[in-house]
Amino acid sequence: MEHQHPFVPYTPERYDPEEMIRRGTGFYSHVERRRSVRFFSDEPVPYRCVELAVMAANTAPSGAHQQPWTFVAIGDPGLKRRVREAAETEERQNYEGGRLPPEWRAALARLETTSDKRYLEVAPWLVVCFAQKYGTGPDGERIRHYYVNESVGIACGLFITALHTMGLATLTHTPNPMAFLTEICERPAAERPYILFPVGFPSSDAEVPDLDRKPLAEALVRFG
Ligand code: IYR
Repeated sequence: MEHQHPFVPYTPERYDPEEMIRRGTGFYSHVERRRSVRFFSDEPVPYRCVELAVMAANTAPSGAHQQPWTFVAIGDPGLKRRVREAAETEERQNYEGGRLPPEWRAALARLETTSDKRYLEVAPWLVVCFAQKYGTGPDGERIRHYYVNESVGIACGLFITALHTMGLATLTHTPNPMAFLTEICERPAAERPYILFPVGFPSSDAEVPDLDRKPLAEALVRFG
C-alpha cells in the first residue's frame, strides 16, 4: 500500500485455536489472582521493576499516539512522608470532617477504608501517574491531546498488570483532592495527577476484602 508517512509490516504471533484458548486461560487465571492491597511491607523492591512496569505502561495505545502520560517514582522517604501527610490531611476532611457524601461512604463501607494512609510511607515506591491535558510545541504553543482519560487509563491497566506479573502489589489510590501531587512531584501545570500507586510486597498479615467479581454474563453481551 502507498503511504504518506512511514509504515512497517506487522505480523504478530499466530496460534492454533487450542493454543489461543490455553494462553487466554493462563492469562486470565494470572490476572484473576490480582487484588488491590492496602497493607504493604517495607521490603525493598528493585527500581528495575518500576522501570519495567512503566515500560509496559508505555506500550499502551493512545489517542493520536500522543502518549499523554508521565510516571513519577518516589522512593525518597522525605517525599513519601510529604505525600502521606498531604493525603491524610485531605482524607481526614473526607472521613472525619463529613466531606464524603453518605452515598459515597455507603459504597465504600465494605472496603473499610479510613483516613489512615500509612501505606504511603511504608511501600518502598510511590508511583504517581500524571495525565498530560495538553502538549507543548517547539514554540511553546499548546498541542491538543485527544482521549487523555482513555489513554492514561489503559496505560495504568498495563502498569498494574506488569506489577502483578512480577509478584508485586499495588493500589489504585486516588486521594481526594490530589492536586498536591503536582507540586510535590514538580510537574508542570499541563499535567494532572491521575492515580497514585503504592508499589511493594503485601505485608505478611495483609488482608483484602472478600469480594467477588461479577459473572461474565453481566460483563459481556453477545450479538451474533
Ligand atoms: N479517596 C478516599 C476514598 C475512596 C474512594 C474510592 I471510589 C475508593 O475505591 C476507595 C477510597 C480514600 O482513599 O480513602
